[in-house]
Order: sequence, then C-alpha cells, then structure tokens
Amino acid sequence: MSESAQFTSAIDHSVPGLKKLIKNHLKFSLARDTQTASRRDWWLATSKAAQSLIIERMIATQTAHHRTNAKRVYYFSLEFLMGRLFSNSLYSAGIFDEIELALQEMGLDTETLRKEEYDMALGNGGLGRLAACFLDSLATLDLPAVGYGIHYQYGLFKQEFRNGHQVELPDAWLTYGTPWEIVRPEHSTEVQVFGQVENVFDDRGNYVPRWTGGKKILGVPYDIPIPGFGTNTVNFLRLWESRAPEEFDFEAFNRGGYGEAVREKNVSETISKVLYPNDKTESGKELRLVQQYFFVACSLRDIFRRFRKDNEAWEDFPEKVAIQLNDTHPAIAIVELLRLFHDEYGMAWEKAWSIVTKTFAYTNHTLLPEALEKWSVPLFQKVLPRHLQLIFEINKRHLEQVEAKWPGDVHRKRVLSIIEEGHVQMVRMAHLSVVGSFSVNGVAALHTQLLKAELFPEFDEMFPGKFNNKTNGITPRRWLLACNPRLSTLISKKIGTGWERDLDKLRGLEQYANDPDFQSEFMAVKHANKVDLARIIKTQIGISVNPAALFDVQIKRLHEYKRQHLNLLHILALYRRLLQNPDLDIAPRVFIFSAKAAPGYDLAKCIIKAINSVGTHINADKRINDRLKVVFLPNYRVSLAQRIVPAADLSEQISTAGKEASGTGNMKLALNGALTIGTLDGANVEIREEVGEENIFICGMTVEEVTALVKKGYRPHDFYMANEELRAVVDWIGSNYFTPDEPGCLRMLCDNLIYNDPFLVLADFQSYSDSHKLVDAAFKDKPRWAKMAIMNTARMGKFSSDRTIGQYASEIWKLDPVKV
Ligand code: OAK
Repeated sequence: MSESAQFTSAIDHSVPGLKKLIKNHLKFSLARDTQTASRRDWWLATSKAAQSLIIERMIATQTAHHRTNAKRVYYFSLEFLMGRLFSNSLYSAGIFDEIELALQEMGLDTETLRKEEYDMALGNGGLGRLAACFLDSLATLDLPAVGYGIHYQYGLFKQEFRNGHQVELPDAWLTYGTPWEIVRPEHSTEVQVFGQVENVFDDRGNYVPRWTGGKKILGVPYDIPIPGFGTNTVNFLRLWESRAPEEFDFEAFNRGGYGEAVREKNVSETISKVLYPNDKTESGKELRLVQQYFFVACSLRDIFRRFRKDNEAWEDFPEKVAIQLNDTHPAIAIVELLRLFHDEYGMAWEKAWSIVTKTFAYTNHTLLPEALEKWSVPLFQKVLPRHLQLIFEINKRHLEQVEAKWPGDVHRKRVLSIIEEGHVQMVRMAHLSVVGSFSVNGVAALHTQLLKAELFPEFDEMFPGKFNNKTNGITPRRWLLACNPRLSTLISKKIGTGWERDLDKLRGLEQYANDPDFQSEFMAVKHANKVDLARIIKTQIGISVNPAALFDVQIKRLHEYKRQHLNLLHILALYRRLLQNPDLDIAPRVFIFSAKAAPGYDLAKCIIKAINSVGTHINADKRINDRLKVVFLPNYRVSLAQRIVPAADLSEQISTAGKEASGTGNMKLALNGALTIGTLDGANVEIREEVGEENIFICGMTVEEVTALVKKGYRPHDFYMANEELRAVVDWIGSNYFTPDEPGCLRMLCDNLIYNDPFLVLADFQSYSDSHKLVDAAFKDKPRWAKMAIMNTARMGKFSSDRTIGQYASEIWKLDPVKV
C-alpha cells in the first residue's frame, strides 16, 4: 500500500467543519467566547485550527521517514527569517479558500486577521531569509529535512525614526505567544562550555584528554512545523532555548544565597536571549561563540538519537545524515562531531575524521573580508578548550597534506592554515569549514567564480571539484502566491495553476507580452498594488504619494556596499535638475526605501538620516509639485517586504560589482514584474541572462573594471572634481542645508565619499544616472514598459528555490524524496 493511501485526515475540512474547529480552539485553547474574542484571539484560534491539520501531516511524515529509514538533510543556521506563517500555513494546508469562507460567515476576514501576527524575525537579512525559503522548498519537494537553530527570545530589533535617526527597540515577538510552535521538553539535552582539559586514564588503560569542569547548559527544543505546498509532507524547524539544568541551583543558593542562585540561572538563559543584529560582521564576542556551540552541540546530540533509533553502525552515518552549514556560523559542528566520535565514543581519529568529512557541506554567503569569521585562540581556549586542541590536530594533519603536495612551500602553508599567525593567533572558521566539508558552494555563478579565483584559489587547487555553485532562489509560494494575490489570480486565469510548484510554467505568459489586453490587465494589477502601498505609506508615515508615479524601490539591509547613498545622490541630482529647469519632462517618481542599519554601524545610520532629511525637504517643496517624493518606511521586515514587492515598478540592485554574493530581493521584485536597474553583480548577472538585456537596465563598472581601478589607485576626489553635478550634490549633503537643526551631522557621509569611498560610489555615479534616463524614457512608453514587466515575471522560473534545493539534493546531499 502506498504511503498516501494510508494518510487520512481525522479533521473535517469543510467550511462548517472548519468553523467548528476555529470556535473550539477559541473556547478550549484560548478560553474565550465569540462575544468577547479580540481580533488577536480570532487569529490565534484560526491559526491553531490550521495547525491541527498541519500537525496531523507532520506526524504522518515523521512516521514515513522513520519507517523508510530515510536519509535526511539537517540545515544548520544561526538565523531563520520566517516572517508571518499564517497565509503560508493556510495555503499549504490547502484550506485558504475554505477558511476565508468560514471566517466570512462569522463576520471576519483573513486579510484583517493576518495583520495580527507578529513577524518571526530570527534573522538579519539575506542569509536568514534564504534559510526560510529553503525550508519551504524542502518540504514542497518531499525531501526529509530538519532545520536547526536558536529560539531567540528577542529577534531582530524594531526600528523607529526620531528626527530621521534610527532608534532600536527590542523585538519581543513572544509576548502574546505563537500558535505555531510545540515545545518538546522530552528531547531536552545538556551541553557543556568553558572548563579545562585534563589527561586521565580511560577504561582501556589509555592516557587520554578529557574535557572537565565548565558549565552545563540545558537545551530545550521548540518545533515549528514546515508544511510543503501541494503535498502531505510536513518537516519541522527545531529551535533550541537555553536554560539552567536545574531550575534552581541549590549549591549556589547555599554558597551565596538567593541572588547568586538566580544569577547563575540567568547566565544560562542569556545564551538564547537575543539575535546579534549585525549583518555580516560580528567581532569576537564570547557570547556569540557560546551561541554557536550551544545550538550545534544540542542539534548533533538530537541527530545522534534519531540515527541510533534506526541504525547500528557509525560507518553508515554519512549515508543517513547530511549537514549543510549556512555560512561558517555553525562550523564548530565539524569539531564537535569529531569530538563526539573520537573522545566520547573512542573511535580512531582517521575513521572519525572520514565520517565527519563525508557529512558536512558548507555554503559561503559573502566575500567581504570583515564577514569572514575568526576567533582568537585565547577566547577559544576559554570557551571550548578541547575543541581548540582538536582544531590544532586537524590543522597539523591538514598541513601535512599540504606539505606532501607542495613540499617546502611555506607560503602555501601559511595561506592554507586554519590558524592565522600574528600578534594573536586566530582560528579561521572559513578554512575549518573548507577542510571539514566535502562540498563548498557559492550562491550565484559570479560569486562562486570569485570564491574560487580570489578567496580560496589555493584550496580550489588542493581540493579540485569540492567547490561548486548553487544559485540562490526564493519560494514562489510566499513571494508570488501569498504576497501578490491579484497577480497570482491573473496568472492562473491566463495559463492555469501549477506554476506554484513549477515556476518555469510562467514562460507561458511570454506569448501575451505584446497583447494590449493582457498588458492592461497586468498593469492594472500593478496599479492596484501601488494604491494599496500608497495607503500604507499614508497611514505609516503620513506622506501622500501618487500611484501613477514610477515606484522606484530599494529595500534591503543598509550597507555601504549596497550603495543606498548612490541612489540618494541621483535623487539629489534629479531634484536639482528640476529646480534649475522647472519644465524638465520627467515621469513623476516615488523613491521608496526600507532598511535597517546595524546598531553600531555609524555610517549606515548616517545614510538613513541623510535620506530622511533630504526626503523631508523634497516632499515639502511645493515647486516640485509632487513630481518627486522620497519615502523611507521604518522597520523593514518580511511582512512589509510582502507589501512593497508587489507594488514596485523599478528594483534597485546597485551594489559595487563583486560585493553582493547573490541578492534575493532582486529575484522577488523581478518575479512581481518590477524592472531591475542594477550592476553586473551577484545574481543580477543571471537575471539578465534569463530576462534578456532588453528587459533590464545594467549600469556601473564590471568586476574587472572595479579591480583595475582599485589596482591603479582609486581617487574619488578626481571623480568629484571632474563632474559638476556630482560635486554639487555631494557638497549639498555636507552643507547643513538639509539638516539646519543638526549642523555637521551629514559631514561624515560627505567626507567619506570625497576622500575614501571604498565602494566606488562616485566612480559609478554617471553611468547610474545615465541609466536612469533610459528608465524614465521606458516608463513613459506604457506598452513598452508593460511588455518588459511581463517578460520579467515570465522569465523568472530559474529563481525558484525549488530549483536551487533540487540541485542541493541531487548534487550535494544525494537525497531522495519520500512521498507521504
Ligand atoms: C550574513 C552574515 C555573514 C555572512 C553573510 C551574510 C549574508 O546575509 N549574506 C547574504 O546572503 C544572501 C543569501 O545567500 C545573499 O543573497 C546575499 O548576497 C548575501 O549578502
């Protein structure tokens, strides 16, 4: 009998059945009656109803995986940027329409309830959101998978603006609880940090190192079910919360009294307290290393337990377990797995290392030097003394191989070593990851090429074939079906459904790209989405914008390499042109920004202030007559992105060539019919290949040109002097004109551009500005713009995360689907 024949739901999926289920949850789970229930209560009750259906399938899925002793992939990530789960759950449970009807009959609607959910923002940006898209695709493709991470009590900070400056507030996402998670105290596990290494006799009379002392921490798992779309598979995300092993430390109580005992407990609970808010950089914080070790140590114990249920021999471990490391943050898992096999299970080094290196695969997500994690040896010694010893032993054996391959080559040994020599020795986590994994992948073709040629050329030579590319993708369920219901409906009306699980089907739209009726339907959808966004802008920040204007969107983390300040310079140039020539014929534009800056990143915060100040000034200038508007929406997050993306006309992807590993916002926007203005960086290169050069605006220097300019010696001041308009707008920013109440506050931005400009903003300004003129002309030609927009949607099939995950599964993990 097939698995699917065995699965029958015990739940009544009909509209009356669902109504009853929701009311039951309201009453028995929330202790509310229909008279007093708040919107949040209704949202919770509806979510719990959907969750019941999902949990049924989760149990069936886990049974099937267990029964078939399936190989599983474990996705280790310090970040999962999930956003809201409500719509996704309804779609995946296949009850969206039924729930909508059921709610309607009770005088409610999904649209209102949806907004009650607090975003699950356990990530900073690209890397964390990619992890969330991957979970969705893994389940949709019926691949046995578990995500492992940390159950942060506080997610990414909430952002507010005060006088245009970013202010950070805590993100207490769990205040009202969440309907999606299931706590599993029975799978709690204990791990150790700090302490020392002693040599002791083991039970066979060998004198061996043993990790003793230190601090014990309890990991308590919370599971979030991850339903696939159009399938019964439900995987889960397991997040660890840190606790003190005993509720109350009586020894500490006797030593130092109540305060001491509670303090001890607090230290343990600090580990999972808060997500570090830095995108790319996190330098040397002890707590961060403890976080990393805590979650991978808990996860490996959990994987061992699951493996041992169905398997005898450790040799089979790589046949049943693949672990994907989401960047180097979980890389300590390599050493921990070795330690478990070697120290705890007494396995010989060679055998243990051979299993380890057949288990791990590593994804690199950036080439930026400041993001390559390094830990000082003294810090490692303090937090994980035994792991440090093991790292030195791994490195010794690794360098012996280097010596065997290139005898006497000291330079190679130095660059390939896991330990960086210097004033203080450092452990290079990227090197550890390359040495300890059987696969290393980049996230876009250009990025992988640079990874091999620039970052790790010696490693590529040493391990031919280990490096490979897996171009990123996004889930079409969230980034089209759920976020853009109007466009989804139009697409399905035109080419039928099925594109949600096979995004290449969108190619079927190409044949209508020149059809005036389809063009006007497509652009009517865009217009309606812009009207919605205009309403959000009005209610959030009180600015009126014209939905007929070109919505020019840059939404992503604030970082110099992403060059929001290049966009700002262009805005100022346009503003100046309009002041000097009031008859200038340009299409009205609304510039829309949304971005968080890392709390300690002063220049990024200065750029936010600059955009806000310039925006306030332009928006109030009557002479401009609403032809330019500048909007900075606070508190960028997944749920806000889901409102902005469907309404965008133009997508700004203007990083300095060679700096953005892939980008995924570029894919979301193009999929929803926005045209890209962008550099040949990251996945933009592949987007151009797919949509065709006639449907994208490429500008700026190429990687080769950037390299050549930097090699020659880049002098931003020369560009500043040579370009009258550029000089004027840079000086304007520095002049206090836009910040009269805070003189000097934008000086650092202006000085940075003229005298430093590490990301070549001034060098790319003219090309970018010229490209915008082409955008303006194209936008005025309505049929042409419509055709280009349709072509973008039609040709984005490659960027489904289903394609990406299919490639990981077959080329890296050797993982087969299990139908439930
Ligand atoms: C964050 C912390 C450390 C290293 C990398 C990151 C990160 O978010 N990188 C981003 O990953 C995305 C997913 O692969 C890419 O699309 C972005 O280009 C990259 O910056």
